[in-house]
Amino acid sequence: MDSKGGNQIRLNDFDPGLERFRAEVLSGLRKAQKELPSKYFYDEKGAHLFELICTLDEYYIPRTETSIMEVYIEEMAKILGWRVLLIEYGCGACAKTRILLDHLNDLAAYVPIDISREQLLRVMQQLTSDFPALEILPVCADYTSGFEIPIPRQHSDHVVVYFPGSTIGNFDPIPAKLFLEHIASVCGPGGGLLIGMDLKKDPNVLHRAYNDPQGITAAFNLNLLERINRELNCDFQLESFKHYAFYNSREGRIEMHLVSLKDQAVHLDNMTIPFTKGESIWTESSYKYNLDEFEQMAAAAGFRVEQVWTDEQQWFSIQYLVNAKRTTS
Ligand code: AVJ
Repeated sequence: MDSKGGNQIRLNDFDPGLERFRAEVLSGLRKAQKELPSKYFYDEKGAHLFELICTLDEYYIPRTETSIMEVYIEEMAKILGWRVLLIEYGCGACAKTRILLDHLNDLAAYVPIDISREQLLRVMQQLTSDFPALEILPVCADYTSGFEIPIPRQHSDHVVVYFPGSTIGNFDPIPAKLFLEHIASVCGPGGGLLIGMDLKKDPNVLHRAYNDPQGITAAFNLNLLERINRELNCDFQLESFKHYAFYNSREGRIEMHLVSLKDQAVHLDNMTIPFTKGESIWTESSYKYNLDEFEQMAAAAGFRVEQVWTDEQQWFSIQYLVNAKRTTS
């Protein structure tokens, strides 16, 4: 591990790097149903496009989640307890985190983890000046692979992992359960997980959220090919691929694809990757659960659902899950 970064920000850097990116892209494009991992959306431009998505009327998630936070923050702060070590998976622009940081009592330290280095540095610069008394220990990592949690100066009573935005929806069900298991072990007994989870709803609402008329989601999706071209020296013709997103109700997920508009070939390293007209690259899944389904998955991962907060329309939920091995106090 090396630490770098400007001014007072010390970044704990576990960036998996270009070789891993290359390997994952190659193996994804070799599959019968071609695919690319959605975690690679978030280069500097992608992180910016995602922030734009978050301002769209059609993309109801951030505004709904924020409104739930605002209504129930006192209750959340109480249930999360005192002297928390707060670890956030995929902090992005930290908009919702600020609500937590404003209300948690006697926070021990804050450990934001994100794969987008430039954004992480920029956001932490600002957060450090807004919360001067708080120890902030940023980690640049792909949190689905290896990293270490830095040790804070102050003693903490328990760990709370914060995983907002329904990012859990990007995982297929089995990896999602494994990832929750991993989080349960990070929390330890006495710890908990505050998670934002999108709920099943009218597919028309879902469809609009991932097919905005301004084409920002399309640009976000296509930016992945632009990034691959730039960083891996590849030759995708961006105008020959088109954003395609739909709700797969049988699987309970939004699927985002990039569809090839013609027969063509793309070159990466020594490989030629053929595309037929209409063939797609699957770039993202965004699973939607109902409360029962999610509770079952959480239980299988070693969590007990302590509290669920939702909005009036029941479009989104924030849940506090506690490590089921917790000793009663
Ligand atoms: C940040 C993963 C929760 O799946 O809704 C937004 C990403 N993709 N529009 C989601 C996304 C297309 C978003 N997550």
